[in-house]
Amino acid sequence: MFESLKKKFSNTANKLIKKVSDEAKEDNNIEEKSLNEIKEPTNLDSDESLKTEESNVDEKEITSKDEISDGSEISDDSEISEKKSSFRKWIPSFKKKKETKEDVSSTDEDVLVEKKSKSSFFSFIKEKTISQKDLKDILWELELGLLEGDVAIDVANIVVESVKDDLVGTKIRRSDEIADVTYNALKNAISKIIDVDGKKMTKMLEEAKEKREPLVVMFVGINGTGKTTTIAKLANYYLKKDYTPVVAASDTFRAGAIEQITHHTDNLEIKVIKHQKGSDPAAVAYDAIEHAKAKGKELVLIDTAGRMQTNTNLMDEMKKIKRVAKPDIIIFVGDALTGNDAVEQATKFNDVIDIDGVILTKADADSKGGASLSISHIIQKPIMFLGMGQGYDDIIEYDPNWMLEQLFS
Ligand SMILES: Nc1nc2c(ncn2[C@@H]2O[C@H](COP(=O)(O)OP(=O)(O)OP(=O)(O)O)[C@@H](O)[C@H]2O)c(=O)[nH]1
Ligand SMILES: [Mg+2]
Repeated sequence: MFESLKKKFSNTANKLIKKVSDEAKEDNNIEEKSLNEIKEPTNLDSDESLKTEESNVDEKEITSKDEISDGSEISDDSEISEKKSSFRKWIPSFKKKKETKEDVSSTDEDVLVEKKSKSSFFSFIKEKTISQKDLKDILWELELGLLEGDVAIDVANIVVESVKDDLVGTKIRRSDEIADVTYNALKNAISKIIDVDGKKMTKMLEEAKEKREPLVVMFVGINGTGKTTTIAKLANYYLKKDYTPVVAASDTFRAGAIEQITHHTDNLEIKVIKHQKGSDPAAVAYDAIEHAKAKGKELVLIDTAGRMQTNTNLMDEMKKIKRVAKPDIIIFVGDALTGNDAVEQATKFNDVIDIDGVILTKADADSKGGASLSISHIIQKPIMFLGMGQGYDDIIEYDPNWMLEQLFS
């Protein structure tokens, strides 16, 4: 999940590192150091290793004041020898960088910058402040990257503005801080849009159980998004938490739909309430709720037929199921792979029937992740679960922190 967005975020950080470092080089505001050297100085301290490295280095390079630029004057021989000795410690990483440069073609600039940022950093002689000008092209590319990743345009704008607000004016001393501040700005922007408050199914189920009333949940969405499979997964999920579900086979419209849900309920050994194909779906839902009340079952899961948001008759029929069943929760089930279409469908269903939350399916196959990032912000209803495969166990309760982890781990 999110492979393409992760790449875009890493590009944003790398481009900013390059931009700021190039600018600092032009201003002679830079000296290059190695993180390897900082982290592992003891490996390089033995006289033997110094001797080997020293033989590979041009003496002119070592004594040049420019090359040992730390802003200070070199006053005497002992100081020069101290500088020499510390410079020798940097040599292995300079050599490594030279090899890296030869390995990499000029078109692989991003990769080179990424490698450099991991192995070395530029220390700015004068603190560098990130400006709006530094970010202009980079943020434009970030916005394009988000749109390519199927992030809704409004959400992409919010992310870009938030990143800009966070980064402009940030002061940095070393290039290796740039990746951190960029990632923090991106993380902050994303966390603003993915955490939307709303009903929580597990909590509501606990409360309903205390009141000895079944929790009624209705599932809606267009054809083939995964409503029936999701109902089977949730029945399995809550069975494992010691709740007893009953399923209403309220898709009386599509051929084979009743058999399909019955196949799942048989596998899970739970009750399904069903009527004939073509019968009133609202009556099926009503009977399932009565059954749950009579038998003390805690959860009613209402399967409904897939319908296009443009089909007025079927949308009216869906409203009738809602009127009769009075569900505690209405969940829109969307296919994550359809990106912006899923967001648009959710908006339409929300307008017609006022949904409480969203389940996105097929997140396991979604390398973009745009719908997962955008949907809850656009309709201001939470994502409740994510479908992560075709098996009964392939569902997870949505957690914004998990999402951030996926994006920024
Ligand atoms: N990879 C993957 N496939 C899924 C997931 N959820 C559902 N599917 C598959 O999507 C297809 C459609 O699933 P259904 O549950 O029949 O969809 P539906 O919304 O009930 O379809 P209709 O009743 O025709 O509207 C099936 O092949 C499922 O196995 C998921 O999370 N991941
Ligand atoms: Mg179905």
